[in-house]
Formats: sequence, structure tokens, C-alpha cells
Amino acid sequence: MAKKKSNKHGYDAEHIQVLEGLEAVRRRPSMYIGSTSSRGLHHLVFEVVDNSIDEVLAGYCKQIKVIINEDQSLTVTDDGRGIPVEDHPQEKRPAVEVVLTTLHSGGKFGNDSYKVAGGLHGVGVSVVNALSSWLEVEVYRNGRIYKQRYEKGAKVSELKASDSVNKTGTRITFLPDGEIFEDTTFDNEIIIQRLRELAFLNKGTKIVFKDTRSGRSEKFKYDGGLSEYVEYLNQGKETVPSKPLYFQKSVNGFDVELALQYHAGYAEVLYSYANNIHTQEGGTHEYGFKVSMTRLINDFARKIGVIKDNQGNLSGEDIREGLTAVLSVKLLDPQFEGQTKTKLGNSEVRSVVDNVCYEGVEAYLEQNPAVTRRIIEKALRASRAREAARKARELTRRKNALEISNLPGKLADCTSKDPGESELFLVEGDSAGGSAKQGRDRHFQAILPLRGKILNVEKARLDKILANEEIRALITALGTGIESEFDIHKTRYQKIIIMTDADVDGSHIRVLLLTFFYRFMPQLIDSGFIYIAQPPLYQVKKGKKMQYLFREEELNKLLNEWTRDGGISLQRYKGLGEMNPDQLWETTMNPESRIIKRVELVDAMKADNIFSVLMGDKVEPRRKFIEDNARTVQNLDI
Ligand code: 0RA
Repeated sequence: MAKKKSNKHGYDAEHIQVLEGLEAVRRRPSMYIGSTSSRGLHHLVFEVVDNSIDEVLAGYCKQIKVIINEDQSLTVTDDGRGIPVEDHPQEKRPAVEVVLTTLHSGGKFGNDSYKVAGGLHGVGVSVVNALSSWLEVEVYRNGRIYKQRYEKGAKVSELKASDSVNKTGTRITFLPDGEIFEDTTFDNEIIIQRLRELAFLNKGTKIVFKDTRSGRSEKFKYDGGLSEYVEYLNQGKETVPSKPLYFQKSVNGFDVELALQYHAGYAEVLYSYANNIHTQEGGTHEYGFKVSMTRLINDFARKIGVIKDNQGNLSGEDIREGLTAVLSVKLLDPQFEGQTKTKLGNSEVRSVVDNVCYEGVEAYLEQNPAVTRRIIEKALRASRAREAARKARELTRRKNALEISNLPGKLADCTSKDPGESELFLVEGDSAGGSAKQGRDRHFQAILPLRGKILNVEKARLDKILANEEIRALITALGTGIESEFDIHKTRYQKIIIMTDADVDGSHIRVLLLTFFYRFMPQLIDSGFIYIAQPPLYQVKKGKKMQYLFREEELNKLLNEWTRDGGISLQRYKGLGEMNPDQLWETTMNPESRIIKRVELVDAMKADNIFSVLMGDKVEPRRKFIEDNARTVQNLDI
């Protein structure tokens, strides 16, 4: 104390310095917490919580409680060691006071455990103190409760020991300063989301949330850690394998934790963290994981002969399609780089993650050949689809795609070049296509036969639709281009008529085509250019009399009328192919006698929905749909 003389106001030089430090925080808060908007406000919460998480990482804290109080203040309680209350050796005042009033003082205590630090976090609780109207700290330590109060960062009471207590920990309550923040109301969702994430990232830690304003409370505790995180991200999806793969290993002072699981969809979800900070920009740990997975799956695919010697590798993207993975590393001195300081820079981390991932996943795959096959086959499908989609895009982008010379070979075009009178029939099957070509009026009717089974049991997806040869022929025949390049003025036909059989395959093709139009060329539907042909279900003959029936209920009526005289012949058309060219013309194509149904947007939306059921992840709804519709296919109104 001899060196530091108190001045007449009772402050020593050091105290003034401290206040100047926190005064700087109050003058330019955004420098320390990014902004004074809601984001900045919640940074205060996370700063305090992160300090408790540091106690978790040091191995001393099992439970954290976050409570929003009725007066809009917020309390964070932990059962860690408690902020030291002993006098700080250099500063000669309680360490807790130093922590709360000195910028970046946390590190001064030099404990060598992992710390949440990086981005905007890690500025220290003193910043929270500086930006609060008031802050109260309670420390449970040495069997006593210690309390102190601050206002706008300055202490208004000395640290006092009070009652005895049989626990350790820290409780910090603060009220954000209304002079600093645009709005001081805490948002439940923002806080809950981060607390849940922290609970996943620090397995076994119990994190409790309570909002006394609304009464809402939540409890997060995940003994499975990242494994439960991946299950959470994949909930409701079909997954392979049924439990996520999970690995945790400490190597050379790094802690690596990894969980992964495939799902039946196509999205890649990869969350990576370093010291509990979400590394949105990735970095060395993420890179190590990706490289490792790509090498491993390719090695395996070659080993089991799915990729041959003369074939190229699967790409990382293909391998990660439908993969959900969470990767978390903890290390002593994380370097954060990049635009938003969320890219891990430590180069040593790459090979450590690579090794942990390779060894762990390899061992699993070796013991589970069936799962391995499914994963590799999924990657192969992704690879084929990606390649086909690329070709399809190239094809539809080609400038001269409109020129007749580039029209698909299967198209029997009409001679008219006036879109207003031109019709394009999309006909299921080559045999019906042949009849339609013979039966049509070639002046204004064009025929594009579509192979019966456009849809196979494989899951169709958007790029798969685009990769389909028949669909590509259709795009070229229409001449409009697709998606952003779509131009309705370029359509070569203003009537596009879907002509399919009245059975399950026919309805599948109809659903696929309508889904395609709905997703890629909705303007055609809006403009009323899409139609569905209505071929007859029966031909009824008696002597010289003949009639086609288009609806099931017409049959009984007609039979009742005609049977009285006897000698009736009845033909049921199961497919378009059963009609000769003249019959097809007369019943289904001749504008004078045919019935065609204009497709409304709602029809297409229904189809799109059915498409999702048919092609979606879940087997059960798909089976149900097919069973239901196999029986009542005539009533299918799309
Ligand atoms: C400095 C040193 C030690 C613990 C803490 C700070 C600490 C800070 C916070 C903030 C919220 N909860 C906290 N818990 C602990 C180490 C203490 C020791 O060595 O005993």
C-alpha cells in the first residue's frame, strides 16, 4: 500500500484507472459487445454464462441456472469453485472485485484449462458490469457467502462475508443499462437456443432456464453429448445407422468430439465448434474432418469394389449428402480468424481431427458392412445425380436449344409454327406414342412419347427430375428454358396435354409431370397451358351402335338401357395402347370430340404434395398411398 497513495476523494490511482477502463466501455459499448441492439444485450448474458462454462471445462461445475427475473434483471448461478475472494496479490483487493472491474482480467489468474474465448465473447464479466445499471455478485466459497454490489461498473459496497454455507459457486445478477441498450428485454428463444447448444456441447452439464415473467422453464442435460445433438438435428427423419456414430478422444492436449449420422434426405448439416464457439466459417478442424471422411469412404468403396480402378473418386460433397455431423474441439489457445472471427486457425488441429475421425469411422464401418454399403451407395447416387444435373443444366442452357435441329429425336413435331394453335401430347409409352403419331393431325399436333417407367423406386429429387432423359427432351421440345431462364413467350405450344393410362403407373407419371411443371415452370400452369387428356374407360357396342364411356358410373346406366335388347359387347380400355390410331384420335385427340381437363394450380399443388409422399423419406405413407390408389385409381382426380 505504501506505493499507492490515496487521494483526498478516497480513490487510489489504481481505482481511477479501473474506472477509466470501464468508462471507455460505456462510451463505446459496440467496441466490446458488437452492438447495443438485441444482439449486444444477449452478449451480456452469454458472457456471464461462458464464465460458468469455463468452470465446467476446468472440471468443477456441474450445473448452471439462468433466470430472467420479474424486474428484467437476469441471474446466472453456477456450482463452480466460486470467483476467488482472497486479496489479489498485486492489487491488494479481493480478486472478485478485480475480475468485475478490470478489462480482460479473467486470464490473469492463469489456470491452464480450456476457455470459451473468441469472437465477441471473452471480453470479461467486467464489460457486463460496466454496461449494467447495477450488478450483484454472490460467491460461495470457504464455507461463507460473500456479497458485493456495483452500479454502472463502480462498486457501491465492499465485499462482505455473511452467512455460512455448505457449497461452492457463483451467482451474478445484473440489470442491463437502459441508457446503453436500445431495448433491455431479454428474448427467451435466443437464450434457450444457446443454452441447449451449450448443454449438447458439454455433456452431462445440467443447464436450467427459467423466465419468471412468463413462467416458462426448461432443463437441458445430455449425457450423450454430441450424439444427442445429432439425434436432435435428425429427429423425424429416417436415419442410417439408427444411433449416431460417436467418438471422443484427447490427443496432445486437444479434446476432439465427433458425432455423425446419415439421413434419407439430401441436405448436408455440419456444425463445428472450437471451445464451444460455433465456428461458422469452419477452419482446420472442419477441414480435417472433411478430408478424412472423403478419403475413408473412397478407400472403402475401392476395397469392396464399388469403385473400380479406372474410375474417379467420389467427391466430398457426394459423401456428405444427407450427412448430419457435429464436431467439437477444445484446445488451450484457440486462434480465431476470418471475417467474423469464427474460423479456427490452429494448424495442429487438422491432423488430430483427421486421425480421430478416420480411426473411429473405419472401425465402425469394418464391423458394419451393411451400413457401409448403404452409405457408399447413397454417395454413388449423389454422384450420378450431380453429374446428370450438370449435364441437364448445360443442355437447357445451350443457346441454340430452340433450333429444330436440336429438338429431341423422339419428338414428332407439328408443321405449324404458331404456338397459339400448336398442341404437344405427352404420351405414356412408345406403343401409345406410335398410335398417337399415326392418329394425330400433324398440322397442329406434336407427340412426345415418354417411357412408361419414368419413376422408378429410387427416390426422385429435383436434380434427378432434371437429369431424367425424358424430362430433358420435354424441356427442349417446349423451348422455354427453366427456372430463372424460363421465358413463357418462347413456348412452342400453348396446349401441353398429358396423356397417360388410367392405372398406377399412369398416375405416377402424371404426378411427376405436374410436379415438374409446378416446380420449374409454374407460369405454364398459371397461363392455363397444361391439360390432362381423358381417354375413355370403355367401348360399348351393340349391332351398329357404339359408344365410348369416360366415367365408371356411365356404365351401369348404359347397360341398363341397352341390355333389354341383348347382344352387347363391352371393351374395357386398360391402356392407351389398346386403342388403334383412329380410335385414339376420335376419343382422345380430336378437338371436336375429346375431353381434356385444364390443370389448375391447386391440382399441381396436390400433385407436388403426393410427389413428396411418394418420394419422401417415410416408407409407410408411401405404401399406404400406393395401396389406396391401386384400388381406386379411376377416382384419382389428378
Ligand atoms: C477466476 C479464477 C477462478 C475461477 C473464476 C475466476 C470463476 C469465475 C466465474 C464467473 C462466473 N462463475 C465463475 N466461477 C469461477 C479459479 C478459482 C480457484 O482457483 O479456486
